[in-house]
Amino acid sequence: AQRKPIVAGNWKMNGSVELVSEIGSAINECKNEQVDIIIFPPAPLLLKVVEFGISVGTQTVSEFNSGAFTGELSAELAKQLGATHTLVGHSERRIIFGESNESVADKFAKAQENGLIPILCVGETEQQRDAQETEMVVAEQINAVISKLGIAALLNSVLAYEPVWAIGTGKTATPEQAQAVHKFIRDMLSKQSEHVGDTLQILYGGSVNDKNSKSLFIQPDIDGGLIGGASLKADAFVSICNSAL
Ligand code: G2H
Repeated sequence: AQRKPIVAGNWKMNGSVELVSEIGSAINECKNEQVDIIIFPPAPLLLKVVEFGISVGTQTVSEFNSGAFTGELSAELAKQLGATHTLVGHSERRIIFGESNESVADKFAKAQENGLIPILCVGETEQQRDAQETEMVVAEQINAVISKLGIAALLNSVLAYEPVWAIGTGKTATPEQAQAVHKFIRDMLSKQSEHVGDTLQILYGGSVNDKNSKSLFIQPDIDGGLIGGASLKADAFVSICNSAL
């Protein structure tokens, strides 16, 4: 299937109002129908990104609707502000903030209920890779969503494979290593639904930069990237976006 590439910039807890202007203008110059570019800034900057007419998402959402959850981020309000997507289950959320496969599945559901497209992030730690547990870990992370919502829920979502050992470390998975896991995921899904396996966009994330993006994006089962550090530099991010064409 022809899957449209996505290049997503995950700013994490970085950036500023000025950076939105800088990167927003750069993106608007290079924008192209053939690649979907989405920025995930810190939530207070959502509206600023919307002003540039660029697709925007949140880095997480609450699994609850509303109420006494101080500090949490509502999917409904994010949608009202113009968000189209949200990350769920980024490894920093799982590891630092203790999100389980189950709570990630709840967040995925809440995002879809409110019209946000969830980007489900999965990936193994270095220890798990060394113990040959990569496929098992990734399958469990994805199956938590499927068992809660059914395979069809994945039709309206995106997946991001991000090996934890490659995140912010400068150690990128080789294109072959990444492709192997992407293919594993696609084959696993195809067994349950050929249509999901064919159409689901699976992004690679983990130390993607303007030097290595092309070699990753040309892999047959890699449909773009989730970019952290390099999404904070206008030049690098623009050339990563162009390399997905
Ligand atoms: C992984 C990635 C973006 P970086 O977190 O989600 O970050 O590109 O800095 O490794």
